[in-house]
Amino acid sequence: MNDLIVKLLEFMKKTFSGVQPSGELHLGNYLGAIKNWVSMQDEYDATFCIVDLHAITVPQDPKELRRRILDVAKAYIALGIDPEKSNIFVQSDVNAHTELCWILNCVAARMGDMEKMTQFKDKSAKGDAQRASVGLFDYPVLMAADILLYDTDVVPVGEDQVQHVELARTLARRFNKKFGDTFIVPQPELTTEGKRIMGLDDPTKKMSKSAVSKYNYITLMDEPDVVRKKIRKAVTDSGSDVTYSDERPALQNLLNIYTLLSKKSIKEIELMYDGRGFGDFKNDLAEVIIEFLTSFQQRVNDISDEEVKRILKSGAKKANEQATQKIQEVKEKIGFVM
Ligand code: AQP
Repeated sequence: MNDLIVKLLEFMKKTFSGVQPSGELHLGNYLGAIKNWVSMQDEYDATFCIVDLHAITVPQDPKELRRRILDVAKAYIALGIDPEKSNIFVQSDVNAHTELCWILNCVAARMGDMEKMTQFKDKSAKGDAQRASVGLFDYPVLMAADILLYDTDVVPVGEDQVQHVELARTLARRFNKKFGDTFIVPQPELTTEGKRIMGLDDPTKKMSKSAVSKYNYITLMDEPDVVRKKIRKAVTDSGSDVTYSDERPALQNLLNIYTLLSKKSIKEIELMYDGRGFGDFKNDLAEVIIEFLTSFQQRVNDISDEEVKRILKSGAKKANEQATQKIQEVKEKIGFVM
């Protein structure tokens, strides 16, 4: 990066976000979060992380996890995150994340805050809640540490993560009040139609990597025939006309995916299928998705492991430089001998 770019970055607002390498990325991850990151990277000093420490809050196979970390990094790049503009790194390469998490656990987070977190309730309810990891309970504090370490102004996330960004705001304010101005209080930023892409098998729950049925999601690596089958099987509401309405959440979800991937407005799509019914609509939607995925998959295949490892290594170096400054300031303020 030349000196002029470094100078410009000093004046730009900062954005930070991440995805867990906890499974194959799906359309919800892209349309709810990463698509927004791509458009933000020109306006912001942007940092995008692969949050592997978050992924281990639920059991992971080490070999698969290692593979997926590289796959998520490749996906970021293939979806349009430009490593020349945005810093991309792996969370566990920067020790300050876990250090700040512990400090926030002790001096800012309270049990009352944590007990309100709905994602913990949802995820622990999927198995035996008593056997859920302590890390899963503490996940939102680690996420606050991720965000606060980089003086983040704006956090682009899907709706499911807004409560966690709110917690980061609370912890920043609480710490600042007690120890003096240290952290920027970050803002969440949501896309509109993509903020909550719902499961194809159940439009009342979000599309999720860890869903029990593979008919819940479309992964970014799904083959054309798999996409066709999943869209064919996607639940639809009663009636046969293709119209957008809150009363028809399944169709609304499919229309949101269609508009976001095709750049056609909802109105245009409704007109296209006026009097034609769900069959044609679903067939065409499947082809819109396949077209997007095919070119994405080609770009992924063009990125080698070596190239992505080199990008992550230089990303970790830059992130470590920024995070070390902040964690030292924090340690000094809370009374550690520096
Ligand atoms: N269905 C969704 N609609 C819109 N946005 C979504 N995001 C996830 N699912 C949807 C957004 O994607 C970003 C990365 O999410 P994550 O992988 O870190 O964790 P998550 O939110 O817990 O996603 P999953 O797919 O549900 O993963 P698992 O099943 O492993 O927990 C976030 O900005 C998120 O809002």
